[in-house]
Amino acid sequence: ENTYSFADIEARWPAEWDRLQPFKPADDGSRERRYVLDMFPYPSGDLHMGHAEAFAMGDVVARYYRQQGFDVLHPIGWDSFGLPAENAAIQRNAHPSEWTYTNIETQANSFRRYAISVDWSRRLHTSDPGYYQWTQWLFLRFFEKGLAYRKNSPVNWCPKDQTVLANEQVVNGACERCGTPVTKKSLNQWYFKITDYADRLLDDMDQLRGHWPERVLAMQRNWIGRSEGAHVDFVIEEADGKPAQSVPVFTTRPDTLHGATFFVVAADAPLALDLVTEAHRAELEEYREGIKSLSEIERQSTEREKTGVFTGRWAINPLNGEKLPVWAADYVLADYGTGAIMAVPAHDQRDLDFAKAFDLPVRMVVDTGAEDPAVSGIATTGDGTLVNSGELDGLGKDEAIARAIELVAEHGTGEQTVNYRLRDWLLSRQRFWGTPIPIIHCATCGEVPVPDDQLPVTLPEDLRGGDLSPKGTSPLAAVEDWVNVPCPQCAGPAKRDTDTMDTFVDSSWYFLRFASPDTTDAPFDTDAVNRWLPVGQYVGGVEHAILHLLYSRFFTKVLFDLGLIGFTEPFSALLNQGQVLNGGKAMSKSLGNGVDLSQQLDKFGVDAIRLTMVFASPPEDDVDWADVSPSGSSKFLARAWRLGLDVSSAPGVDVSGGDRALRSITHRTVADSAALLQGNKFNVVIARVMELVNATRKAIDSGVGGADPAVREATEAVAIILSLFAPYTAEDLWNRLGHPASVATAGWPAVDESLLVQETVVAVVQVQGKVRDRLEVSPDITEDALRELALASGQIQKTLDGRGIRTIIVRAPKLVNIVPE
Ligand code: ANZ
Ligand code: ZN
Repeated sequence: ENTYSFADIEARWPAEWDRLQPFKPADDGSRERRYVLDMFPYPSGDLHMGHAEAFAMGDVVARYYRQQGFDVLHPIGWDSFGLPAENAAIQRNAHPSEWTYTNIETQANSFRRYAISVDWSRRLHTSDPGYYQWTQWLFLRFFEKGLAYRKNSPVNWCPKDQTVLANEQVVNGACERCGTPVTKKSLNQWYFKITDYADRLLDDMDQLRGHWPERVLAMQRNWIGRSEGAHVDFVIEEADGKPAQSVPVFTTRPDTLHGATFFVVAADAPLALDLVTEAHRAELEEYREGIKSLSEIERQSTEREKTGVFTGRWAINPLNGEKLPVWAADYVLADYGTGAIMAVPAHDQRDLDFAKAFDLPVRMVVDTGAEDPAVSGIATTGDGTLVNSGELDGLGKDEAIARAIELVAEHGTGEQTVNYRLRDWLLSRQRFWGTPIPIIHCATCGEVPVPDDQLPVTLPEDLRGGDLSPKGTSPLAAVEDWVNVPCPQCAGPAKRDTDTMDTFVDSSWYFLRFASPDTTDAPFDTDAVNRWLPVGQYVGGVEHAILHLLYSRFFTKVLFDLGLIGFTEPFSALLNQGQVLNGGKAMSKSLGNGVDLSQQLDKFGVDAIRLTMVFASPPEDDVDWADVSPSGSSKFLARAWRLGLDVSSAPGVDVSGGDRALRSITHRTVADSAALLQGNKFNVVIARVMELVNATRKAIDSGVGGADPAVREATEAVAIILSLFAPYTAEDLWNRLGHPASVATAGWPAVDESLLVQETVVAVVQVQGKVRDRLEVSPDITEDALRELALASGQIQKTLDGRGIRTIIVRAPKLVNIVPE
């Protein structure tokens, strides 16, 4: 009874939460709404340390807003389609749903034990027909708008897995999963026209600046890759019976037109085969065979020796009439710009490397003051004065760009243009365990949408094991009675599309479904969505910095344009939690440094693990499990809990006459914690609660005594703040203080401003002996708290710039001295 036992406390509270329902939003308009969301998990097995960290962070935010009086929506679901389930099914001669739903149940139980404060009644799974019906419905709306279309194009193909791979799944030219060299294959595939939204995806990032990590915004910007330049038409002279033809290039540097000394087309583009003369055809074909297995990254690598073949053709420079040899090479990409370039070796390193390899001329046209690239071997790209460029001579780079565009435009041989790196989203997968594409192919009518009232197109339930093994077409293609259906338009014989959707489609709208998960006549209830969204705080790993977030942003904009929702950005704020490492390295089977979450929970208890995760570092930083002390967390929690045994005043006692010194510490802690929580400095809040616990213990033991109302006030504040990090301990403490309801909805303690005025001292923080920051701290701050505060300082982090710490000397309350590595 009077000793802290995490196991006893854990056994008691889940049933209480089921009874009290403190995590269910009222959604009655009585309080301001706030939507807090963690990126939903993939059911790959039981929860791991990474989940434990991410969900601990998200839960701090949800629980904090609840204490602040918001009506909080904090849901959970599963991203439950995907290849691992299919592979498991092949191995076990089972249906993918068995593995999937078993794992979901396991994870759900672990999440309950982990006490994340979610509304379980909103739970969803993307592999449920009641969910993917609406993924299909949304696909059809995109299709009607011309935003979903099919085209034939070369895609990455893994010959072993017999499926298409996204560019991100090709690593060093090989399949990310099995290591087989990837080839290109021409396939008729479905795409979403995300490129139509490139400008809006860029421009709307203004709404996110300051609320999303800058590096995520930078990654998105880079992925969209807007570049301004010009299209310039070069006439390829007739040769060998082939007629003259005009071929445009995309260039960001039209000012360097006079420096073009050769012309290059992408070797794997159809254009190369069109242009090549008979004399050079065999050589080109052999070259094309050789480059099939290279990834874009390898092809563009500046490390690799440049290769290519001459096509036998010549291009005429529209500005000066010069004849340039036309080459075909793999460093020019078929699907970027126009697939053809004018090569300016003096000012583009790739072109210079190619010129060196094939002994082509180099002509400097922008004098930057640096050594002539022909001599140095280093292309110059900076500003300078135009030379060797006819009427452009003497101009600066930007003026020359503008003037060159004018000149080609006057001649009708070019125009200003914007080019994007972003490609349309390839969404077809030749896999079973995904959302079937709701299209029927009819020889007479073409691509016919499945009528809305016939959705969902469900997956067959009787496929197992070997039925799912890769065959180069989707396993669905072999299920005759599923594939063959009458055409919805002409009733003639027709076939269902047998591909399934990329699982990123499923996850591009799940955050909307949570607002009204039981809606059966639409993907979501528009009013409910507009009440709850945008998501106020999204929490997840930086591995999703590009695709998931970009696709979700794209979906949101399309749904806005369709009039289905009233906002254009889905996630107002984003927090990327760090990784959990062990011994400074990511946990992995091959390193054998994995830490099993459930063993940690059994040994130290849920609260100690949660507290350790959050206390270890600011949420964005990695946590090295080798450096933390769950047993230290455990001891602290016991100490906090024992305060409850010594509080002898009654709940609701008048605190105004209580010990002023302790009250002042309590109120400062509460006020500062709120500010720190707003800034995501969760770890510092824990340091502050530790101080408050110490101060309260000291007050009890040193004559103020447990009957003083200030001791109750302090202990209640401890329970409320701790409820964000260690919910079981906090509930039990709150209960022992005589409160029957859940501490989760106790409300954040009111701060009495008059108690905040206090003596502070200035602590100086030095890095390598130089003063880098000054912190106002309480004169009785502990060494631990001061260390945490110093390390959390923005100034200090900037100064450390990612370096580790060799030594840190703390002399509370005056000085911290840090020596970096
Ligand atoms: C001539 C030139 C001169 C270029 C110069 C650069 C510097 P970003 O900024 O990434 O858009 N380029 C165009 N299409 C290409 C393709 N399909 N594959 C490989 N390279 C391609 O890059 C635009 C520049 O990349 C273009 O400008 C073109 O080279 C090259 F001093 O044109 B430039
Ligand atoms: Zn038909």
